[in-house]
Amino acid sequence: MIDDRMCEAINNQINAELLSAYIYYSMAQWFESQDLPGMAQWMYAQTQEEMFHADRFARYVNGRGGRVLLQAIDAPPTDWDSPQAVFQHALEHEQWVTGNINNLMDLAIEINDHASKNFLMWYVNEQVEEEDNVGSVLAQLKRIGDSSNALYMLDKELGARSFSPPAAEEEK
Ligand code: OFO
Repeated sequence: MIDDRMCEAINNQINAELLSAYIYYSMAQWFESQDLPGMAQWMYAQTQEEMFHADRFARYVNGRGGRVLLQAIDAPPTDWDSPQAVFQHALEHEQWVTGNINNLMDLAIEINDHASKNFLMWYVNEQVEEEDNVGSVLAQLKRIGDSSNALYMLDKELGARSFSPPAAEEEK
């Protein structure tokens, strides 16, 4: 049976993951409005990944006899000044999520919840990847500056991204 404090903290994190999905979906809509379909596709894939993160948490809570209670999701921002501003926001958001995951891990350690420690380790590793992925797009956007040709090429490249859930073994 999952500890009440851990159950509540994960419920809050499910909300944060759904908020992440909502923010990235909003970013996808902004890219659509700017005729940058590749960056929109990148954000659609990111949205699906966040839904997967939320679902993985919910299944864990249910598997340990806890109760998932969904909460209201804050409205996402809808407007940004540039593609670079969008990815800068995404990076700051991921850094905030990393802080949340670290707090969950601190709680698991504090209450000696070994099962949650093991489960959360996947998210600790995932956040390294999340920050790296967003950070590398941001670095490319900074490098290309005002070149519309280079922006077009990058948009094409980012459009190749798709999301597929990790295989069960990799996920553990
Ligand atoms: Fe982007 O990692 Fe979940 O929220």
